Amino acid sequence: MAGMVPDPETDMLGLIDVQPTFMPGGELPVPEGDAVLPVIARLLEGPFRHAFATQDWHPADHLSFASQHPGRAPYDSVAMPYGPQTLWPDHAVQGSANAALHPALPQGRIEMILRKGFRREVDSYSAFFENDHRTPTGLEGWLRARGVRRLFLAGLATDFCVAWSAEDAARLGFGVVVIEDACRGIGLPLPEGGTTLEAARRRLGGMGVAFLRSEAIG
Ligand code: VGL
Ligand code: ZN
Repeated sequence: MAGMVPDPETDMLGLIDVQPTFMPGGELPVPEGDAVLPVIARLLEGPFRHAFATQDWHPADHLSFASQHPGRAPYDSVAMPYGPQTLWPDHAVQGSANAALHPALPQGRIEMILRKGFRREVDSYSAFFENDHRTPTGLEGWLRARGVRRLFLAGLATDFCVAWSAEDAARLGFGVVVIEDACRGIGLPLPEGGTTLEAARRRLGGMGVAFLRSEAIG
């Protein structure tokens, strides 16, 4: 089955935080996080000619780390000047081996690597804006200068960095497709019921973000 074929001029694969820190054995393991690796490898060596990748890239004293908030535990929420912030185990520390792009990724077609979350005071889930929703990362300008009109997103975690990137991309006017089997989520329980994974899916669906399985791309 051939499936849809990406247009090399206007379609790009965006790899979000494919780093060992988010995989089993890492500091903030996403369940089955490593299962995205063979799926992404196929997409990078076959259907997509052009890709970019992000790296979560935190200083060791980053304020998204629960360790920086005495009395708080990972997955608690705290109020930051820019709004509520979930606290995490220390992860993706700049320069650490687990913060590198995963060595199983074929990097030939990864043409840009964007690091985010490097300011101690502001987290950055999205590849486009920091969590204050105002500070740009520069990715939008790079994509527009390259003539990209549609993004296919893959990586970790579906309900955080992938979802926030997809939302910002859609808001900026890009077509957005989330390749569902090339992503894995964290799935934190929400106070109002349900999980962050269910909520992200609903939010993205409502914004016109499409979900596709990788088999449909070839
Ligand atoms: C992420 C939590 C904290 C992600 C990054 O890549 O989804 N999640 N930092
Ligand atoms: Zn992070």
